[in-house]
Amino acid sequence: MVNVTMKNRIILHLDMDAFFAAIEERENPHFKGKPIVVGADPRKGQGRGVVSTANYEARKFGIHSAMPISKAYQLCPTAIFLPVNAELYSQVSKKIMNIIQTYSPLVEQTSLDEAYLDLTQLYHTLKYDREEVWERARVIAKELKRKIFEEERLTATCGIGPNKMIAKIACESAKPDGLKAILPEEVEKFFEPLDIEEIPGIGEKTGAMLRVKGVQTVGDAKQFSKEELRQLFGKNGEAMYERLRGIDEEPVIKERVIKSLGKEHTFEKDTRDPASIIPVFEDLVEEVAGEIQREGFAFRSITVVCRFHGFETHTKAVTLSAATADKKVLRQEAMKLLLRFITENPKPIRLVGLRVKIA
Ligand code: TTP
Ligand code: MG
Repeated sequence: MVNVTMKNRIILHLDMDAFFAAIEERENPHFKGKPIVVGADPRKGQGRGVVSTANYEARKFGIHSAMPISKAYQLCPTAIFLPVNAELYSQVSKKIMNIIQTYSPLVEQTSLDEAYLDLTQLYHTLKYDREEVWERARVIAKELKRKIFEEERLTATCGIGPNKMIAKIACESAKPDGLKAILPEEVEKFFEPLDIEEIPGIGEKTGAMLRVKGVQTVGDAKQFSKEELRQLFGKNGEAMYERLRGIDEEPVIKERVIKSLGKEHTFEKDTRDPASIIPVFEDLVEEVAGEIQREGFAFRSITVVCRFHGFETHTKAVTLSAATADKKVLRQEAMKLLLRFITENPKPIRLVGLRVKIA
């Protein structure tokens, strides 16, 4: 008999494949098999926004999310470039999340196309027979994939693991249209060869610092003691020590779907002229405020992002003493942050963005 504690959980992570692009492909069957890029207008290579996503055919050319659209155009000028049809994607997302809800009472949606399902209750249902539990979880994942395909003609990938981090990494490793389960006893072997940047919390910067020390894989990084990681990366270092060993106790939380929302604008030409920047930023404030109202969302932190000439990107944020939905507070605080950017950094601005978060 297995004791169901934090150590004995079973979590399923589902992530739709090339979500925006896959929806476009479904809506336009003649696109099938062709590279598709959803995002800003490439304007024959002169466009200034970024790629939202690319389908797997387009990814073969090296195109990926967040890449400048001009670069994507260079890599594959013959790809089909499409604008973001946010309303449609959001409708599809709702339908998919409704399907997912029917498979577990404990679901956490973490983005438009991504959710965690806590299946730990299977331990109770199946009388603590561990093999049965993992087998049943696989069956659930297969059914979920089949149902989504049947109803929405879209493919999803599922990962199953003893915690959220492992389920997500398993999912990423099985993309597209895959299913991968990592049992607790398989975690160590699965983790060893992974690139360090696959571990959540290890981004480009931390990754680079570790690489300088000759560390490429999770296995390499395990040479560091908890104390050494703490010295290198502070509090994050301690969390990293755990994650490198596949430990993650984050619970699956049933909560309001949206944690943050925001908008951004890329200027036609880099500019330092407040007369062009401020009206655009005020429009962003209006758009974000409108969305806040529609979603019944209260925010506690406000972040302004500025991308300067040369793609150098900075953020400034403020956390309020309490959550609010007040547009005036949003405008006032956001404008203060923007003005600090304009006065502190002499470079021309390429993009401005505004984001609000619950916590
Ligand atoms: P992802 O799940 O990260 O990407 P994806 O679904 O396109 O591809 P896959 O999961 O198969 O790797 O993001 C979901 C959607 O969110 C994506 O289709 C477009 C949008 N998105 C952006 O708009 N900008 C981004 O930088 C990212 C990462 C995603
Ligand atoms: Mg996805």
